[in-house]
Amino acid sequence: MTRHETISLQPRLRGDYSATRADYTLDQHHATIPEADHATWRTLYARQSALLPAHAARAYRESLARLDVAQGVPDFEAASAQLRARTGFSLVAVPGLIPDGAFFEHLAARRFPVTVWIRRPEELDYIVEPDVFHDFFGHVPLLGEPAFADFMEAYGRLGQQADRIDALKPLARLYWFMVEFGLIREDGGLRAYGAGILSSSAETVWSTTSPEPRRLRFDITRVLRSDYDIHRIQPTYFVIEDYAELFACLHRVPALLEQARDAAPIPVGEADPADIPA
Ligand code: HBI
Ligand code: FE
Repeated sequence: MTRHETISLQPRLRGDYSATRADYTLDQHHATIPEADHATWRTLYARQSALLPAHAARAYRESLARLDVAQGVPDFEAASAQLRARTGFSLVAVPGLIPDGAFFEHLAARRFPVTVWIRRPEELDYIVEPDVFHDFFGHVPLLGEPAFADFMEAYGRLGQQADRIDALKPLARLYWFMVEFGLIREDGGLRAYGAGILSSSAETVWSTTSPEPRRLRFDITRVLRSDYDIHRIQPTYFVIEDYAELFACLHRVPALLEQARDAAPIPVGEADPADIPA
């Protein structure tokens, strides 16, 4: 999204964009968060964390435990201090979705934008825009895993390049499938590490246990050509063996982006002859 698009989107976005700095960040004011918001966080945290031992990736679980954020909406400064020591990543507070350019710039500088507001109690099961539970509980723990942190910084740099060749759409597929909905094979089983999965109780179980979705070996060419639908539970997941795989393929992305930009995408949920089942 360009700055213009975000401004035109703003009336529909929930966050307060009026007080943001030029880089779309604002102050979290952790001390003034209402107790009701902390209670919503605790409810979401308790429900999701019950599913983690059986369904979440080890690196995610260990990092979430280190962050120690079960008691309420986390203090971004405290979490940043811990993350910085491990991978150099820090968190910046934002009002919600920000333009692609600003988002990529933060990632390239090892800063992860985290939304400051939390969903209302009646929205526990599903929200359209990412809130602090999706962004923090879903995305932040894996920023403490060095190989994944390297990938996220490199993704930010690629985003800046993709913007210049009008290839944001294919690049967004890499983020969607591997950052939001990625699975990893561990000890012979399937584990979720994607933020979109781990911040959704239904998808955490479905993605790792249902026989219905197609689960494919991660292949960067296939991912960049695969269309997706943000409004439905995923019909296709991609599985990695380790996080280093994500970074290792990035040198091929600039050339693949132009091909993916100009080719017909593989429709949502469809198979492709080159598919390798996970
Ligand atoms: N902004 N705050 C925020 N969080 C995101 O995850 C995000 C964004 N802007 C754009 C965006 N994601 C996607 O377009 C990525 O594919 C870049
Ligand atoms: Fe997300």
